[in-house]
Amino acid sequence: MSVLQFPKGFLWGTATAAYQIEGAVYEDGRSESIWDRFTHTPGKILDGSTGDVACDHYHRWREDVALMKNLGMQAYRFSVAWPRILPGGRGAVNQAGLDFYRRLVDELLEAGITPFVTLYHWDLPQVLQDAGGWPARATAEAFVEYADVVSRALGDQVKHWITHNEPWCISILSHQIGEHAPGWHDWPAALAAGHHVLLSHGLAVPVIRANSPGAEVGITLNFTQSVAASDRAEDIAASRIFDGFFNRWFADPLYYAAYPEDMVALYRAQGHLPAGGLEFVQPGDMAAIAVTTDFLGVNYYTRAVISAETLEQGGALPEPALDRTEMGWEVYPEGMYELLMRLHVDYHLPKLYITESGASYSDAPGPDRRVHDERRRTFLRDHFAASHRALTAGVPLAGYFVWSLIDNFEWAKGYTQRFGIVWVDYATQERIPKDSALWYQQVIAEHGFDAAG
Ligand code: IFM
Repeated sequence: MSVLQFPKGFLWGTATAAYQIEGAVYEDGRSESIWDRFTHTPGKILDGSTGDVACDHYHRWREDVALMKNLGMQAYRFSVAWPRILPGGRGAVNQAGLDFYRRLVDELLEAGITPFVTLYHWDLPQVLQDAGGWPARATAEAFVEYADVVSRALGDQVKHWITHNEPWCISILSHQIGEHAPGWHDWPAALAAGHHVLLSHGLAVPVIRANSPGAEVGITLNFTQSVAASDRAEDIAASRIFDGFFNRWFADPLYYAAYPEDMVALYRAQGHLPAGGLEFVQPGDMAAIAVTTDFLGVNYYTRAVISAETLEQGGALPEPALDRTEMGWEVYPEGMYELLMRLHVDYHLPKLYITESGASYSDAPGPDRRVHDERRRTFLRDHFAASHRALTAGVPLAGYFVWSLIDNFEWAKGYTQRFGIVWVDYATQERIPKDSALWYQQVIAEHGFDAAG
């Protein structure tokens, strides 16, 4: 037996996002979001599905909180849908939207579950997209208004706030790669979008603090460890570039108030930035972005093995990785340790939470009506163990949120991917805790687990 115990106060939870689970997109005054528009555009989503109904959480939230309570969850990270709160993007507040989240928060607290609220997990009101979206600076100002409304309404009870989820996805994946809404292929727009997302974070932090005394405020980035495929100088250089593209471009402004110089030079040379360079940066922006925060949220799923050739092809992973999830992502738990150590050393963070970590496997209920998702359980066990190693080495890791509580709408992949520790039957909306959930329940109860078990 090699039992790993976690420190007292370490928080265990799960995470979700509004558009992925709520459904009810036409109810109670919610307006159209960019994801409604995108999913209803033919050809954008692998299985042609939408988030119109998703997990029907908007109607089943009580049941979902009860589910978490039964599983012994200590914390729950969820996001607020901007179009429910400010249907016009800014201006008039939709009280019904606020009431929904107020009831959810009350129920969570009643169940002894600490709410972690993400303000933006990608469902921008379409009306703001029509006005320019994230590439337009005004969207950052609108976000601050939205953050003010939500934190004023919930700030007495919510004490953990995450401004944004995964700025890389909001900017590059959505505006350059075009896989996510709004589906653009435009480098300068993507970089401007990323800047405005970071800026809106920096401007919103003091507002949230003022509305929610004593709260912890942070941001969540998704990191992919970049590893050189060989010792060749060109592979090492390529992996440094991928790291700049994916990780440093977002973390450096937050903690060093500057975009990485090597990447600025590269993007200029490649014509990804306007001739004038960082034209979207106005005086004071970088200091605002580097506002002091209480924690960094870390989403970790996999690493990228980079060679000069694969970087040329857009950073694709070389084949074959032995073990992959159904997303095609390599299972690499050691990367969790390496990433946490790297962040600790490079950015001197006061506190970190793993705000997402999980795996997509499609194991379904068998004749016994149970879901034997041993691969997910092993995935979680090994990633928990890697996190424990980092903790032991001095990383101030304070909690872990498994992605995800329930199977849900996986963006451009629709319902073809199942990340939940709880199975969802989309026809009946039945929920069945998978074996991984039952194992996790035990980990939480014992605050530790057998790393070899
Ligand atoms: O489902 C997503 C989530 O919304 C953001 N992080 C990655 C998850 C899995 O792709």
